[in-house]
Order: sequence, then structure tokens, then C-alpha cells
Amino acid sequence: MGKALDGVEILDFTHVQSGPTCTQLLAWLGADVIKVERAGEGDITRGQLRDIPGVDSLYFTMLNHNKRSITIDAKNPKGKQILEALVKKCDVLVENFAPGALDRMGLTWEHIQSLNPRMIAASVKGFGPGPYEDCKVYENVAQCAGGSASTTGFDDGPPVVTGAQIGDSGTGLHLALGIVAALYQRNTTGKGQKVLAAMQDGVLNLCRVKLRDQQRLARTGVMEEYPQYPNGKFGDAVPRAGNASGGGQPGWILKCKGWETDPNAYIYFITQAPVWKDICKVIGREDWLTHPDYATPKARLPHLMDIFAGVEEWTKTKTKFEAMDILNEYDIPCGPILSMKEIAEEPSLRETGTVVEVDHPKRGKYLSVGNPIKMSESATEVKRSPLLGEHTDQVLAELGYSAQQIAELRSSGAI
Ligand code: CAO
Repeated sequence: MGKALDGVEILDFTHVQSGPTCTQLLAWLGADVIKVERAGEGDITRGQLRDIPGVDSLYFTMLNHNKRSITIDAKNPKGKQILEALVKKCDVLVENFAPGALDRMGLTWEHIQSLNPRMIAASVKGFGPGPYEDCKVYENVAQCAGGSASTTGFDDGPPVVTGAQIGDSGTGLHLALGIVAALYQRNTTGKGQKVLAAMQDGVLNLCRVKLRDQQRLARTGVMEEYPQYPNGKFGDAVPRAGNASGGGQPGWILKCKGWETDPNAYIYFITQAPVWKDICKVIGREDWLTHPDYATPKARLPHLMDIFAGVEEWTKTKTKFEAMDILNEYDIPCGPILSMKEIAEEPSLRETGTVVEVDHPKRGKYLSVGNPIKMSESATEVKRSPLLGEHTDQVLAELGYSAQQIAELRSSGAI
């Protein structure tokens, strides 16, 4: 079976997490992704957080599947020639260097266009144009600048960053969509274009509901589904909402049986209005059905924390999985707090290819997250990440370099 992006060639100048997430997705969709790295060291993540001495880290292997690796010194004149040959041949250049680094390599947008007017040049940067455009940015900086940290955590504590890599992987995902759209537009215009995904923008896009709430707060001074209502105080900015749902259906994280010793014995419980009767029945609080403080969604809003405390009396008597089974019988929305260990061991995720076991020549078998996007006519086969420079000779041969020329390039330090 063919792949959606068969025939698309990507010059992958990405490193660390945001850019590699993007090009890995494109590779999974069928693009030929040629990752350019510096000889000797390569992508810095190859050596970061290593669990096996001398072996590419899981950080690197889990972000660089299905790619080829070529080493080029982009600052060596002969290395530059190879890069330019790749720019002429490829459809897309993806990079996430610090601002200005690509220009300093000589690959300005004007030069790229002169070499290949069909080239799509896609970048992740920390910030878009503006006061911080020259800043280097990592994940948590983006979470803080994009509105996530100020709205995450509890009201009585400091801002908190989330474990989901919304700044890096989230922005890589945004960039991939931009690239695919630019490829589609090129079908009619015949021209490439620049695609920019700034991490601050990507995080803010994922925090869209909080900008919604900012405006609600400005208008009404209160948000009734937030835990600050009715007894706490609202200031002039969206507060941290703990585990409140963020939507129209109030929810909270509740303890389950075993919570005293298991840090993940919890369930997310949503008091969806249409199943309120069933909730009361299941937890043995049918008195709530006629109680004026609990009978309607509006009446319940000032009492949400009492309600969750009441439901928790019930969830504490069940394991999170027992509670799930019972609640699902009544279509009561809920979700177990799953640990990474539980996720790694979950058979259904293995069956769908969401969690995959990959074999690597140096590290042996390891687990990775497969392609979360499932396409009926473009199935993803997860292939191990390349060793540093594993495909240098192959890619150069495809560009027309002879074995002798490749040997000369190697001895000159260009590759
Ligand atoms: N040959 C020669 N030089 C190379 C090269 C190659 N193959 N690959 C990279 N380089 C050079 C670059 O040209 C640059 O050199 P100059 O600064 O002298 O022009 C240098 O390596 C370092 O690049 P960098 O500044 O991007 O790397 P850094 O480690 O200092 O910064 C990061 C890393 C992530 C902070 C920065 O790249 C950045 O802000 N990127 C944009 C935002 C982003 O993607 N952040 C998320 C990263 S994932 O958490």
C-alpha cells in the first residue's frame, strides 16, 4: 500500500524536540526525510538523558523514527554545496534553529528561492515577530509565555508546567499541518512559501479556552464552574482552576480505592447534566435528586466541591477500573488516571499501534509512541531511528557523488 506523502522529499534540519516531532510525523505519512546533522555529535539529544552508555538516547530514538541521517558540516564550503544540491532536489526544508542561524549558514529565504522556487521552508521558532523574536526557547518557556503555566495548577500555589509537551511536540504538530497545506497549495501555484509555527502561538492555540475565559471574566467578574466560585476570589486574570474541567460539564479528580499508597489511584469524574439521575443513583445519593441545592445544573454550581466530595465517598470504595466499569454502564463520563507504566502495558494500545515495540541495532528493543494519526489508506510502519550518518553515502550517491568524491569529502571534513 502506498503512503499519503509518497514522493515528498524533506530536508530535515531539525534538532531537539519540536522540529523532529514535525518531521517524524511527515516521515510516518510517507515522506522521505533526510536528517542533516553535524559529524561527530549529531542532534544534541542523541547524547542527552542516555540510559545506555554510548547508545543513542530514547530521547533521540523516539523522535526520529523513519528518517535517514546524513552528516554535513554546513559551514564548510563543500558541505554547503551538498546542502544546496539537497535544497534543489527536496520539496520541503524544515528547521528549528535559533533565530538567524539558517541565514548565517547562507540559506536565506531569497537564496533558497533562487535555488528552488518550489521549496517550502518551514520553521519552528520560540516567538513570532515582536519583542522576543530573537530569543532561544525551550518547552517550558513556551508553556509560560503561551498562557499555559499561569492557568495550570491550584489557586493557592505557583504557576505549573504540564508534562504534555505542548510547546515542542504541539508546535511540531502545527508546523506539520502548515507544511502539508503548503504542499497542497503548491499544486495550484507551483510555488513554495515560508511556513512559521511559533511555540508561543502554538501553546496559546492549545490554551484557546483560557482566552475565552479571560473575556468571560472581564465581562462578568466571575466564572461559576471554577473552584474559586462561590467562596474564593477572582482577580482580573484567569486563575488556575485545579482539576476543573475547562468546559461546560463540571469535573474533578477523585480518590479511588488504594489512593493512600498508589499515587495514581484516582479517576476523573464529570457530573454531566443528562446523567445526573444516574450519578445520584449509582453513588446512593438519591436524596440529591429533589434537594434544591442539587436538583438543577445551575443550583449545583455553588456546591460543586461538596458534590465531588460526596461522589468521592463512593469512588474511594472502588478501584479506578471498577469505578470505570460501573460508571460506563450508565454512560457517566469518567476516566482513570493512568500511569505511564499502565499505558506501556496496555494491550489495546499495542494492538492499534499507538504504543509500538521497536528494535534498534545498538539498544535492542524499546517502546515508543507510534503515529497517533490513523489513516485507512496510508498505514504507518514505525521504523527505527537512523544511526548518526548512517545514510550519508547513500544520499550523496543519489545526488550523483562517486565513491571517490565521497571519500574526499570525508577527508576534507565536509561530511
Ligand atoms: N553544520 C554546521 N553548523 C551547524 C550544523 C551543521 N550541520 N547544525 C547546526 N549548526 C550550527 C548552527 O548553524 C548554529 O550556529 P551559529 O549560531 O554559529 O550560527 C549552531 O549550530 C547552534 O544552533 P542553535 O543556536 O539553534 O542551537 P542551540 O543549542 O544553541 O539552541 C535552541 C537550541 C533549541 C534553544 C534553539 O535552536 C532555538 O531556540 N530553536 C527554536 C525554538 C525551538 O525549536 N525550541 C525547541 C527546542 S526543543 O525543546
